[in-house]
Amino acid sequence: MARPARDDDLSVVTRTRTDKKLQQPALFRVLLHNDDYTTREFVVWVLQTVFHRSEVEAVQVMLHVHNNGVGVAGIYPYDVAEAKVRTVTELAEQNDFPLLTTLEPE
Ligand code: TYC
Repeated sequence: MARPARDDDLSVVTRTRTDKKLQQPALFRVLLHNDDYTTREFVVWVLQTVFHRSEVEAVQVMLHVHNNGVGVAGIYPYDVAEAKVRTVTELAEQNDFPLLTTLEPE
């Protein structure tokens, strides 16, 4: 029969790592919503400056939202996505546009 292990026993292995894998942060889509008042130029500018889209991509996303009602501006961890929504909302308000952005889980 095996003898009980003691702390000073060299056969005792103290585990310092767990088997848990590091979790990836949950991602969120930042959605842009269409409206009849925000100019196309402003939406393209927001996509370029806030979401770092190229001019071609920004125009494509803007036209997608214009034609379909909603589209994805970018995908980020929650704190970044939430900050993007706040920034776009502030910029829209400062420019008297009703542009709406929302978050949805990936
Ligand atoms: N529909 C707007 C227009 O014709 C353009 C627009 C596109 C507005 C995308 C908002 O998220 C938007 N001026």
